Amino acid sequence: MSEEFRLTDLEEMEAATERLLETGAKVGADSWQLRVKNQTPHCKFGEKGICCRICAMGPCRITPKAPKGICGCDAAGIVGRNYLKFTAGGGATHSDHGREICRTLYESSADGAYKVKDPEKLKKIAGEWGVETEGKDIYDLAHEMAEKALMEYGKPFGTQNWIKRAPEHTQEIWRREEIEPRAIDREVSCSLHMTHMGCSSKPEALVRQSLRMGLADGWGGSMCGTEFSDVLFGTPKPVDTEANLGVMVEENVNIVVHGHDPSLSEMVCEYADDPEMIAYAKSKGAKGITVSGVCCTSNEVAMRRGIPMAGNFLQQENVVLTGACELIVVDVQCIFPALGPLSKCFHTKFVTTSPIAQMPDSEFIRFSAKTAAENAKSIVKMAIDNFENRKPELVHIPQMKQKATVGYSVEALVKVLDGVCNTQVDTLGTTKPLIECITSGVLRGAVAMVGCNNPKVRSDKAHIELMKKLIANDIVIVASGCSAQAAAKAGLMDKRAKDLCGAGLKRVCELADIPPVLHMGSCVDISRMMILVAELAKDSGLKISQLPVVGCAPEWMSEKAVSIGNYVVSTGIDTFLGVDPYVSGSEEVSDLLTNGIRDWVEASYTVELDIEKLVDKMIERIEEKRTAIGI
Ligand code: MSK
Repeated sequence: MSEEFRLTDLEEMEAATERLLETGAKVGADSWQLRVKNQTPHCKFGEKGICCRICAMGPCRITPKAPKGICGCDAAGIVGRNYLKFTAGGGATHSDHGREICRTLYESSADGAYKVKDPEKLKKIAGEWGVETEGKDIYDLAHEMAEKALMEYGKPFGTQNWIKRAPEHTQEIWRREEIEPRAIDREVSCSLHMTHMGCSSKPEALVRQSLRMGLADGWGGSMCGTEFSDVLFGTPKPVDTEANLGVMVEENVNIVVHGHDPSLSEMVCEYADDPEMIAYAKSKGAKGITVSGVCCTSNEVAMRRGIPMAGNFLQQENVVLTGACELIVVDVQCIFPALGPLSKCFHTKFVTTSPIAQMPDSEFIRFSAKTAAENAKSIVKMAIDNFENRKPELVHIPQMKQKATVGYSVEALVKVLDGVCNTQVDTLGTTKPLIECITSGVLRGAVAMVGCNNPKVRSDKAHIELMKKLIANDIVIVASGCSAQAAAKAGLMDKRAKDLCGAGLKRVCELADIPPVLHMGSCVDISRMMILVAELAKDSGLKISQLPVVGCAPEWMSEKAVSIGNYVVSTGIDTFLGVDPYVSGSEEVSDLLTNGIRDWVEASYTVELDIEKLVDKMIERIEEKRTAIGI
């Protein structure tokens, strides 16, 4: 391994957190570590999914003495309903994010705050959707496409436009199994209707709708979010950045963006870069302005602007605990309400911006596409004005960061592959070189690593340890969300991490000049992974379920993750979870998810809480798939 490169290990990260918690203790701050202790042990009925409170006759809980709720619903019905509700929550959340992006696209204009940065991608999508582009002004086209995309949420008839991107075999499965996603909002409503008291209690029906709901997210709302974000802010291409708390700069005004919707973070980055704002920061005694990110909004601006990533989900309190965060501005999703009271222990301003995510102890600046420039400017100015309120005795930024190359959209990956095989005209613009690497055995397969952190798992351990073992076994990784950030913090997105790979993957990394763990974006960008596997299947002539590819969310925690899991398995990809989705209370539902749905969609879940076993099971599955297709 190169002398100057080594991974940051978990112990170092945990020691840095401990040091920050000492500061927290001094100022009387609460922390998730303390709250976990107060909440443990968790309610067993909740953990098993056998608590029902969907009507006011209960709550009912299933026990050996009381095997049915007051309405007569058994454990399978209760667990199934809870699972579907969980999925609907996640699908609604992702899809509403996608809707906001479509609305931002609708507000784009040549002289406004939001412009179309990738007109070619817009035209390509218009072509797919049968919209005439010839001779049209790009903003007229943007508005037309935004309206069409918004109709995907409520169209009275038909199914999602994006599903036509899937291989014919996959579409046929979705038709046959009656899980083709219709209008996105319809699938959310239908799910909530099915789970109302006195509607569905048959596990098959509830699980089937969970898959359909997931597909409306992954091949609907999330895909709108990803594709139209690319149109507005540019399709990501490889860019260098850094990750972990050491990206915050003590001498600078530190602004942290957190949440998911890039409409806000893009504008904040834009104004933080404005020479007028930098001069203003200098006039207040700072050397400059540093914007860094947490969670998926961080992934968004890292992929397009190289903005550094301060951390992932369970590190959100740490950025405030550094004492050097002037302002943390949030949009939607995965934001701890704890940030409000925590910021009051420091000089930090906690700014909420969306009517969807309003929290106590925050300053609310209502952000909208129409007033974006003015909103972003006032947020940056508020941070600068707050610099002089810092308490120097509380400032401590752990000097810990790693280099990372991020921004591997499907388009960027295909371009990288073109660069490697530039003499073979027939593979240009395809995933064929990647398929050749897999069929020849240079690569054994690929794993999509996604999802959050969860205090039930030692933070980041599962992400990092699994990735290390997979790359050592010549399995390439595409990562998104907080899993991607765990990899970046450890150093696995540094190209020099190739030295940790098996000989085959190392060779591929050298030839293609890529890191072994490829950053594909935020949670909505798992839709990119769906497009990638669809292309791999079309280019190889195999079914998606035959590809030696699996998905894994080892530390997931959010409803969105369950929705994701459902669309990933429904697309034909075996999915491995390191945290149980509250279904252990029903053997019938557990068996359907881990076994029965394979008859419907050619893939299923594996739930394994022991991460050593989890990774071995993934490798085993990949090898089984290789054997099955004779490679
Ligand atoms: S931010 S959903 S903690 S990946 Fe997308 Fe991270 Fe999970 Fe939120």
